[in-house]
Parts: sequence; C-alpha cells; structure tokens
Amino acid sequence: ANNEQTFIMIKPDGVARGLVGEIIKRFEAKGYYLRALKMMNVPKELAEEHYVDLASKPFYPGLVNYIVSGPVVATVWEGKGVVVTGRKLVGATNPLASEPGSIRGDYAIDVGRNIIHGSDAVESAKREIALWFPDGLADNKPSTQWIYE
Ligand code: YYY
Ligand code: MG
Repeated sequence: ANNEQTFIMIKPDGVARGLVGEIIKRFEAKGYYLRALKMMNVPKELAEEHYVDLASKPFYPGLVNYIVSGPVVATVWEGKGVVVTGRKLVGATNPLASEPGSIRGDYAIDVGRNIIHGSDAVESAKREIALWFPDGLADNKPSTQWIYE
C-alpha cells in the first residue's frame, strides 16, 4: 500500500549533532512523505514504554536514560514499503556493522549512540505511532503522482 507508515525518531545525539536535516533529506529524497514531525523532550515513562520489549535487557536502563537525555525529533513517514526500506536507510543496529550509505553506517560508531530509531514491522509501527502521536496525525494528502505509477 502506498500509505504504509513507519515511526522514525532522531535520538538526542542525532539532534545534538545537527543531523536532523540530513536524515529528513534522505527519506524525502527516496520519495517518502513526511506525514508528521515534532521535536520534544521525552518523558521517562514514554521512553520506557517505547522500548518495553527490551525491559529485561542489561542495556535497558542506559537506553532509557539516553532517550531522555535531550530533545528528540519524532516523525512519521508514509509510502510503499516504508517500514522495511526505512530500516535499510537507518542501517543495522550496531553502527560498526551498518553498511556505509546507511544513516547509522555513515554517522555513528557505538550501538548506544546510534542516532536514530526506525520501526521494525508494520505492527510495531502502528503501536509506536499511536504511542508518540496519541492525538493522531493531522489531515493531509501527499501529492504522489511523480512517485507512484
Ligand atoms: O531496532 P534497533 O534500534 O535497530 O535495535 P533494537 O534491537 O530494537 O534495540 C533498540 C536499541 O537498543 C538500539 O537502537 C540501541 C540499543 N541497544 C544497545 O544499546 N545495546 C545492544 N546490545 C542492543 C541494542
Ligand atoms: Mg527495534
């Protein structure tokens, strides 16, 4: 479907390092539509809920502290295959293993400072979008005649 959605978050290090424009540019250049965007400080409960599946991992407390350490940019992107292709644009979890050309591969080194989050499946994208944008998304309709045949 051309209206598949994914949740992409630029983490505090990505914002602090001035990579917001670069990251948005890559998704836009691919042809995806920026459906929602907000900069925010993350309440601890939201960071914990976002990563609830990882709550038993040893790195979880540090991960939550990292996400609340400064403002993030929360975005929703829309388009055909955006979940899987978004993950390719983001790159592998550990930036030392991420391919050059991916965002993490180009801009990060440590797994605990990997600058960006991307949903890993359509179902988790739905959960995350509802969590981060509880009031829903503004009505808008992208013009996609030059993207889709
Ligand atoms: O989806 P993705 O972000 O690529 O990886 P996840 O396995 O969902 O882990 C979420 C987040 O946790 C990861 O982006 C960094 C952090 N993390 C970590 O600090 N150390 C690990 N060994 C694994 C993950
Ligand atoms: Mg994940």
